[in-house]
Amino acid sequence: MAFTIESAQAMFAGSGLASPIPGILANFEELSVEDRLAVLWYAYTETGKSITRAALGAASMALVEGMLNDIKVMSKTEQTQVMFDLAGRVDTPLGRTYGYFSANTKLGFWYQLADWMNEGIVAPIPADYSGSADALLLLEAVKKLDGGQQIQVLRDIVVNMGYDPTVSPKATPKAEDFQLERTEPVVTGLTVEGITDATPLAYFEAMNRDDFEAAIALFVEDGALQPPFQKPIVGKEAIIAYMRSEAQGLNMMPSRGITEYLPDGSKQLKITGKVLTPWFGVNVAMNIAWRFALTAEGKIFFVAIDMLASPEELLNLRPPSYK
Ligand code: 45D
Repeated sequence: MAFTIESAQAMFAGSGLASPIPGILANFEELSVEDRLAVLWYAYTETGKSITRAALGAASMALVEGMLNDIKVMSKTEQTQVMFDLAGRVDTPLGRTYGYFSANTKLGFWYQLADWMNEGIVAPIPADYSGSADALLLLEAVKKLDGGQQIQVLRDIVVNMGYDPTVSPKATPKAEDFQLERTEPVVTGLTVEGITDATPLAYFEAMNRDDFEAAIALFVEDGALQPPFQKPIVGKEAIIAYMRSEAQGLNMMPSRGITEYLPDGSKQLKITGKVLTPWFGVNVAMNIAWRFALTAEGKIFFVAIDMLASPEELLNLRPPSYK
């Protein structure tokens, strides 16, 4: 076997620009909790308008309903405290419950709160608070991101709120977990310029049908999937659990790719294209690269999903030295 996870992670290294997102997330951590909420609220009001109602209408809120109803009957001061505690990752019963939620459930929770803030049912993020100089600088950096990058930042921050005492990966999501429904028709008959390999095409088509069994069948037993800005998820079981919880309703539109052949018959492919999340539908198209390491048998040993730093990278697949 030619690949290790480490060598696969380094495939096509240097072929893209460094993403501004990790730096923005690190700077966010340095802010006071008050600043964090102010920055987030601003970023959300900018991007949140484009959330598609269709996806949310179909989403199940069963898991968060109890928590939301508790918050609804609190005084405004208590409500503000809950939000501060979540943003500050304080160890409270509510923070622990939140910590166990899937990413989509956490997003659904905040989405409902935002609605209630607009209706005056829940205390708004202090409107009279203007933010520190550092918060304003960060906000400027967030404004410069493209739409796909902005929603990635929002999502990452929402996912890391609350209190999570576990170090191990989350258990398989339950049926009552917050599920989103596809807002755009399934993409079929994909063609990817420069790619004839059956495996990645079968991967995209399976993912676009939410057929995670078919997608996982393309992996080797100890295969790995690395989501944007995360560590690899290793092993079929962990990957399919992750897909069920995070990849529901995504629309993947790969457009072009390149293949590098290795002496032992294995291959590495880089494919770029756009991905739509059911949260935003066609309102936000994320610029994405997939880097596949395929075994000589055509199985997926590793796939990394990268959020591109600029749309130019959709076309520039190789490092500058190759051109
Ligand atoms: O008051 O091939 C705040 C994989 C606080 C699978 C708030 C993938 C203040 C394999 C929080 C601001 C999944 C890896 C309120 C591909 C406050 C694969 C509310 C990639 C009210 C391609 C904030 C998929 C709210 C990708 C409600 C890249 C914020 C998917 C809501 C990316 C934010 C999906 C939302 C993304 C963000 C979704 C809904 C980035 C959604 C982002």
